Amino acid sequence: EELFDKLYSCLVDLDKDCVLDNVQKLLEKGVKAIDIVLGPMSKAMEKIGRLYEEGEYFIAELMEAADIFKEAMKILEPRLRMEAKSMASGRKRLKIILATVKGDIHDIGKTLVGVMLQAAGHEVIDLGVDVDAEKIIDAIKKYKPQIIGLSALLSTTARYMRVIIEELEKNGLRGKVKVLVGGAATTSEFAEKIGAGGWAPNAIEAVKLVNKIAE
Ligand code: B1M
Repeated sequence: EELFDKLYSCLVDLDKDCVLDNVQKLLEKGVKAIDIVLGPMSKAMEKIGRLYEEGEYFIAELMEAADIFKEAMKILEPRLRMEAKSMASGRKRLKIILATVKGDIHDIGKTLVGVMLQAAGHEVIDLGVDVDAEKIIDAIKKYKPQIIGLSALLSTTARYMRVIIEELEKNGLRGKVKVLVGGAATTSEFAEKIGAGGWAPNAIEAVKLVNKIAE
């Protein structure tokens, strides 16, 4: 508990050495990597976002926070992969295309979802950030995935998810792939409203959702 609080404050304060040190300590204590990432680290990122909104932090601080998060992920990723393996047993392997939608360059959450899905035994094709409908349609034709997972962190870009679904429809692909959405700018209500096939609040739930589809 104390180490969780410490890690949270270190990240909010953008103290990289302190973050890496505490991540290491938590892992040594046997704390699961996923609990570290979805707990104090994600909460700290939300707090940093609020500090930005309040004018306490600026873009430079958001960028630094993202850099520190990614550094910590280098330590955490092997453990995350091991942990996610236990979510794999006996299920069909699905092919999933992931993308952060057009106008949006936030990639930490999407990448994390990709790491977990892959470790859970699925095939992940990550198209990166700022991805438009055309690129997604081309990728669907090329890779023939069962699922596409879209991420949006901005309320302005979440709207583009609807455009993607409409474009799938126009191209006769709507029935061929399941569209799952996620990211801080989305909710389950929103997902339902735009006609998405599912929504996940975090990386663990995203794996569960995909596994359910695989059953
Ligand atoms: Co940005 N930013 N940002 N930012 N940023 C937010 C999102 C914001 C909420 C901060 C705030 O004001 N409170 C706010 C959006 C407000 C809104 O629209 N509602 C915001 C803003 C305004 C902006 C800019 C517009 C600022 C500006 O330039 N004026 C700008 C936009 C740039 C652009 O995209 N065009 C911008 C830029 C940036 C940086 C580039 C500096 C940096 C991102 C760096 C990077 O990703 N490489 C950044 C950061 C770091 C953040 C915050 C602080 C942290 C995001 C993060 O990485 N979280 C963020 C605050 C917040 O989210 N509350 C903020 C950690 C990550 C693990 O969580 O991404 O939510 P998350 O992913 C989770 C789940 O959401 C889910 O699983 C993940 C893991 O559990 N999930 C999925 C995500 N995708 C999924 C897909 C799925 C399923 C689940 O598919 C099936």
